[in-house]
Amino acid sequence: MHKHLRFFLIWAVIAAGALPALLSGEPNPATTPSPATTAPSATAWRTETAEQRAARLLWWHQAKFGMFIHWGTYCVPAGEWKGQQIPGLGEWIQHKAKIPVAEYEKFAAQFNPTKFDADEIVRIARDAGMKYIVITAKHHEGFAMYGSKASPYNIVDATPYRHDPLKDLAAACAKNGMRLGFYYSQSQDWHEPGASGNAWDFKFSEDAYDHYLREKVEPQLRELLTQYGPVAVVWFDTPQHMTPERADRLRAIVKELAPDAIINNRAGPGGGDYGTPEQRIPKIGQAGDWETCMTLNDTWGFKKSDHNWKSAKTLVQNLVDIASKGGNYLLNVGPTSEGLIPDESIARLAEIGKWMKANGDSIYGTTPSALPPQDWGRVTANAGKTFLHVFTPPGDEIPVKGFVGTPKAVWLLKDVDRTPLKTRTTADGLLITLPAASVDPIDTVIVVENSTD
Ligand code: FHN
Repeated sequence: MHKHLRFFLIWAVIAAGALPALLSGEPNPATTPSPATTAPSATAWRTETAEQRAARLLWWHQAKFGMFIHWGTYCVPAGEWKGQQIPGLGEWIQHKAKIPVAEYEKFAAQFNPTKFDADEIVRIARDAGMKYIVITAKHHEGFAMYGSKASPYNIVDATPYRHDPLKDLAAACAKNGMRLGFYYSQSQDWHEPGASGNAWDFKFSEDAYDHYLREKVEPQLRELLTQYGPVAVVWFDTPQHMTPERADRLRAIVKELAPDAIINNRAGPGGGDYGTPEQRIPKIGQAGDWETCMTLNDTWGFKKSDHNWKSAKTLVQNLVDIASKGGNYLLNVGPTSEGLIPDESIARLAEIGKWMKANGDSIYGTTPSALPPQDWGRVTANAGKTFLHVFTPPGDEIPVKGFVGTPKAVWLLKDVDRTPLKTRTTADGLLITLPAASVDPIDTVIVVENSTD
């Protein structure tokens, strides 16, 4: 291919906003011809029946909402290097600033998160209405956030903290009925000569890469799957250089050691249990099971200069939008070098929790409704009930397009007395009177017990 044409094609792809998706391993919607190809491919690497798969994913479909935790030595520089603010994601600082391994390793010696409190983190997640936690066991920087015997570059051996926070987190999750999963960057590892991603210190070779997979990745995967209790999710990421064989080897290890674990679609070719749209909510949902992962501000790993926090209203409406389309929401926190979740994150998660406490039944275990899209908000459904999520009331009557028949009952979900709301049926469907005093500025949830007709 002519070098100019190749140059043009590369920039055309980047211009199409494909870069994050190319990096992540999630098919890019801009270049993926149809929804069918964005769904996880057939789980050929699993020999289970549809019923067995449904049983394995049942808790995940019920849960709908989880906490992502991006934590590594990148929280020490927190976006700053040699006095300069480094643009982009906080956890990518080594790559963005092309920091040599010998320099970057020094952050480990400064990492002493003595304020880390696993019980408090699980409480924050639980009170927000989250049902599972996925934490970075090893991100692209290559640093293991647990006591790994496979590499001395880990939080127990290489920091003054000398303690395994993932042991604490696993215990706190077990104590509180919170499911725990691990994020693992299987391909990018900027600390290792044989891994992918660090072209400023090393030269990539397939042989060295296979050695890295066998000597670090596979042993660490085994450590995580056997030493931290039941692992609910394995969240692989950016599967560069992963061939079907290499990906199958990792998936086979998961299947062997944690047969009930759910694997995302980023192990490499051959897909996984679910799709992972990142920082976006599919317009009409997407085929198969999927989970949108998203930051509370703009970075996954802590960055002291990133104050672009999403409002609780946006975050709740995102959760509702995702649930109305059949997806899960994995919302991220990036703890500091002291081990604390930023106050701004805690405040938003507490507000989400307040809404979830009154309205969680309209999210957990729900499925998309058969009703057509409604102008004023979203709709979810569960067990003979339709939940109308009114974001912007058009007036004191809410028109429910496409509703057929007469509802058995209609009330505000947060109203424990289930005081009936006034309704009347029209040719277009149903009209529900919503008293102005009952409107929730974030999302007013009306329950319609389905019609008897
Ligand atoms: O490169 C990573 C990034 O740092 C972050 O972990 C996200 C989270 O889904 N995944 C990759 C980018 O797609």
